[in-house]
Amino acid sequence: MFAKMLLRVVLLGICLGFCSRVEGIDLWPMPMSVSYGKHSLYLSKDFGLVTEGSKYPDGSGTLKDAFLRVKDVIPNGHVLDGSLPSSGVVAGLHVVVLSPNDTLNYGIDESYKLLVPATGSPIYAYIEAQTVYGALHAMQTFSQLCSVNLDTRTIKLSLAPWSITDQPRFSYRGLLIDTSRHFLPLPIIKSVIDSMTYSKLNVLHWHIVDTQSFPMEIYSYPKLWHGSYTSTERYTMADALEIVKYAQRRGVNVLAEIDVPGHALSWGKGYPSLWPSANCQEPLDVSNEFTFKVIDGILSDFSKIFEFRFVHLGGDEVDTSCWTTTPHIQDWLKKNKMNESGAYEYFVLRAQKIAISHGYEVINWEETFNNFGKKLSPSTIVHNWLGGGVAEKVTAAGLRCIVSNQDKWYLDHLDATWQGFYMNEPLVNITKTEQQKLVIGGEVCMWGEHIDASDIHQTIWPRAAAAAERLWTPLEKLAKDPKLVTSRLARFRCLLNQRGVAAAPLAGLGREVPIG
Ligand code: CP6
Repeated sequence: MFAKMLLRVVLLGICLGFCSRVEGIDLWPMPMSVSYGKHSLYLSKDFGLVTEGSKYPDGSGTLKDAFLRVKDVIPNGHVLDGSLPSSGVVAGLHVVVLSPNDTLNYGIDESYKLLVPATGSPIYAYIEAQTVYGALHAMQTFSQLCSVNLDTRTIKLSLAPWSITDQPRFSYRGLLIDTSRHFLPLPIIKSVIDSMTYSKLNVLHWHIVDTQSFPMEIYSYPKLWHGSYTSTERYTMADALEIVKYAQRRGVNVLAEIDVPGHALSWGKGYPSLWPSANCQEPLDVSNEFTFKVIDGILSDFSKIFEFRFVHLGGDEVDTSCWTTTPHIQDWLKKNKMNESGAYEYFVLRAQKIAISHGYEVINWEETFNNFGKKLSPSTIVHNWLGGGVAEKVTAAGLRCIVSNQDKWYLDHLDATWQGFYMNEPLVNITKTEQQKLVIGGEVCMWGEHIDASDIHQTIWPRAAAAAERLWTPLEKLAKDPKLVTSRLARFRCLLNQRGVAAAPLAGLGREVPIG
């Protein structure tokens, strides 16, 4: 008992200590290359954005809004009326974006340079990026250089001059949210998107529907959302578009998932003929042409809203026993000379073709590869979730892979530690360069059975940030031992708190594994 209390006091002390900046590089995730000096600078009271020489017209206001948001998160909840020195004042941020185009998608250039000179009259911090989204990352980095100094009542930027060159190690850096097991209100989804930008994650994987509920409006099949928990716990298609636009303005892609043919019981609430029978309700009826019409309708509607290059079609945990025990499906299997695993393959491949006809490349959970990998569309991305090892096989077969092994990167596993998240290396055992290139990134998964709006942030953060550094920072700059990043991650965690994100303490005090 006493030992436990002592531990709490010590941990609390450590945490409080960590909230203040210490000397040295204090950035999360660590950039590719950083150099710094020893001058202290202060931000001007009318610190502004300058875009002279930029080729990006910012007609959408993406850059301007991002600048205002960053200004907003530089901790400024205090009256900063301190007088500024006569030199060493940063007048503003000069951003030069080289590409005029702000179409966001997979594989865009996210690199940037950030220079903060120590001298000049006036001093401007300088950002150069190929795309506006690289500039957004640069602004996030810049915001982490600044801190409130309440001795002088100013915003201080220590250790200038800074010279930072940065780009992501992986193009796909995802976080899964699940709105079927618990409905997540729109403002919560938006706050999750905001929180992702602080650690440079760039894909929100929206596991929209599952067995428990179908919360999304689908124009083509308007009874599908009869499968929602209540008539309130629903997203209109306009809501979905709002989420996509909100995310895009922040450099975050939205990956929509419909998980078929398993995990789809709720679809039949509105259209019972999608069930094999009234008392055997999943997977979706493989023998019914209507099933594929509905999938086509959903993906057709999706293609007008979800502009990401990929759509996720699930395909995991398919229990085919309803197919083999339902008379009309038994007949259909016999007529088509298929057994249940053939029917599973037929279903997944047909759903893939539908998605491709709507302009998507398909992501499927790894069981599809494990069962009939050679038959998958060559543009398939295989999403790992079972243990490690599959990325090796997927990339050897020439397919792309996303890593999310459940023993390391499942946020719903409350006993999984941030150290485990940090040390999960997506390229483990993959030595050939051609194979390494096929691992497009990784994703941490916040399944929704045991969390909702009340605790999603404290369950995601700070562990997702540990994975975010693994996905952003070059391998040679990552710590070999998580102990070496504890204090830096603890300070980033405090930064999240300052920004209104309910990130949990690193030691996870107060989190308990749910009973049952
Ligand atoms: N839902 C769906 C889930 C899971 C998967 N798919 C899942 C399985 C095991 C664990 C956590 C989540 N809840 N549709 C697997 C991809 Cl431990």
